[in-house]
Amino acid sequence: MREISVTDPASLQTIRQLIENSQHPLIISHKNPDGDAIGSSLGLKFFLKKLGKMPNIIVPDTFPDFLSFLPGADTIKFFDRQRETCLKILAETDLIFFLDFNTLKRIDELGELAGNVSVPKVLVDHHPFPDEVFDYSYHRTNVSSTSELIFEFCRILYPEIHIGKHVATSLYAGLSTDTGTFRHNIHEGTFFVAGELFKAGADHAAVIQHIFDSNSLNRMKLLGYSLNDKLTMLPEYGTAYICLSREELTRFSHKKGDTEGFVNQALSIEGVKMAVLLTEQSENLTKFSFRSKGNFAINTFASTYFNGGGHKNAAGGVFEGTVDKAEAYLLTQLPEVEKLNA
Ligand SMILES: [Mn+2]
Repeated sequence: MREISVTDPASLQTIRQLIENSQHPLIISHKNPDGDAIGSSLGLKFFLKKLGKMPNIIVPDTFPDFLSFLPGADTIKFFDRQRETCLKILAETDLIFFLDFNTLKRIDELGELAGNVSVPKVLVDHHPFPDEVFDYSYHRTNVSSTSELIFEFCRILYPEIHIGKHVATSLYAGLSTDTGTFRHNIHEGTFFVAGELFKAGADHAAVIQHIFDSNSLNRMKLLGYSLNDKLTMLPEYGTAYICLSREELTRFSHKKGDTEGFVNQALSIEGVKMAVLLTEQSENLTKFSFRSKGNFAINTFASTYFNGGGHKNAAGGVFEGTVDKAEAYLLTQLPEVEKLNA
């Protein structure tokens, strides 16, 4: 795997050449794509179109409704329900970009298929510990988001090209969501890039309105219920957690993305340094979202005990079993998070 870097001009020339030679670049992002996955993918797609390419985007499955306002969102292909189309795209592509994740295992069969296509593979990502299967990588963890990296990537490769409104709005959506509207994951370059995107015409008002101020009534009721009836405080661990069973999610006509941000509400309580949201997906699977404040890290806890991982202050994991069993397991492991942070 070769690092793409401004300090290595030959690497930039190589990537420019790869893009130059490509007619059908393909962009692939992760399962349960979030604002950064979709924003960075669309941003890169519009940029590649400016270069005269015919890019495609494939994601393993669908994204939350609140992202569908993004320009070009309706052109994204879903591997789980448009398999034939995706196979055709994979067969004709000549260059693949992998965005906002860094291990092919995370996208199951799509990862296997993409891994076996013999075309150059470029990783652009901000999560720690990338796989070595990619040919080239533009990778740093000290940035807010993959969208921030895509901005830099386009800027250093093609400083002469104006990114334009569509690229800017897409990347701005990724920056805003991965930082919780500039609350966490902030780094030195984040505000610079946000400023540049704003200058290039990013539609701040649309991003805020569609992503942050577009709650369905059901979602708000589920949030109210979660905070009022389902929040458990454990002051001895500085921890607050919320458990939601499938029955409860169904009762509030839960849609994908509805519980997004609930864990941050729990984290915002005074004295809480770690918050956890448990959502039951099936009898055999409960999903965990972890958040923490400041120097209190939760990614190692998530990877060690919950088969997951992520960033220092935001991580995810899974448990094979019902939400009740997952809760019991969490309670037995909580002392470990203290030890990891001691
Ligand atoms: Mn991201």
